[in-house]
Amino acid sequence: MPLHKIILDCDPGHDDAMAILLALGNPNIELVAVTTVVGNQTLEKVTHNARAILEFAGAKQIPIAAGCTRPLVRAIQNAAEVHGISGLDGTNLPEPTIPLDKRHAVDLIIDTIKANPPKTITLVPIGGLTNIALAVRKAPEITELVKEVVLMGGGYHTGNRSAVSEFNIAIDPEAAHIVFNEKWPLTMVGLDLTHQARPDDRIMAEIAALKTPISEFVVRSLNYYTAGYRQRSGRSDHAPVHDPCAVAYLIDPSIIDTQKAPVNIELQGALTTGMTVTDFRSQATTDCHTQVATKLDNPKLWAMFIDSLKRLDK
Ligand code: PIR
Ligand code: CA
Repeated sequence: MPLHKIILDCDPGHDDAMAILLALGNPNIELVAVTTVVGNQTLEKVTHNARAILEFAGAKQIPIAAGCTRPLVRAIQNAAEVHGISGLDGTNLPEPTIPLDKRHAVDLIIDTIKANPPKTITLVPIGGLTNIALAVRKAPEITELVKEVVLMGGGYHTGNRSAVSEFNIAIDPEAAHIVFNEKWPLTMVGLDLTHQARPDDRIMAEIAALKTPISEFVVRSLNYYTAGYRQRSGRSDHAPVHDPCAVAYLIDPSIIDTQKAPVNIELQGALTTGMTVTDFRSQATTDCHTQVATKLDNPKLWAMFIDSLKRLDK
């Protein structure tokens, strides 16, 4: 398996926290920078959470920078009903002490890409796309310099913010429009895929049995997240854990099937704003720089996640 140097742009968020831990614990991922963006909660709260997670996991040296406080055009919307007032409700991480990088996230993203050889940095956005859109507008040359973009967001058959729109795209569809229309190779790990990413009681027991501070944090996070999900949905299974799927695709692409298809973002639908309109007609795939994730090997995802937790060994 190759080594992937990634920039994780996030809005933690319980599932963002799981994505950070998966990346930190896996030997095929080098987390070269973490950037934060308004989304699940305010920029201030998600940045605090990202610092707390990194420090708790022993990753004090990774540069972390705060980004955009609001979407490009639209008013702020958060996901407090899912992640709570803090963005990480149900958990109790120690107050972070690690410093924030002085730069704006957009500049940390651009600088990191330029400080590395061409096509060696992968962007992994797991929140709204505001920072990434601004980065590519400020420094258009990064389109050619990044290796690829693997993002959690969207969905070709389903939504969670509305019938057809997913939260990360819906909160800043104009930013998504910019990011999906740049000609970098882009993989959309959307809800069609992430709704398959669910632990079960046996997996939760396996995580709990690690009995490390990290595993306790994971159990608290996922228990809070699933309890709210069950209440809102009336379902009895575990909540889908979206964000680690984007990282998992890089670690081992064989656990996720993909299909090439052009994707565009609806910006002015009466009912469909924020929809990732995906064209599966075969003639549309020539010269296509985007692909969508379709099928997940869920047991392998959790085996990979538990492996990361063990390696973090805290
Ligand atoms: C938003 C999220 C998760 C669940 C709901 N209902 C709303 C956040 C996650 O952090 C993930 O990145 C994405 N947005 C899933 O829509
Ligand atoms: Ca997220």
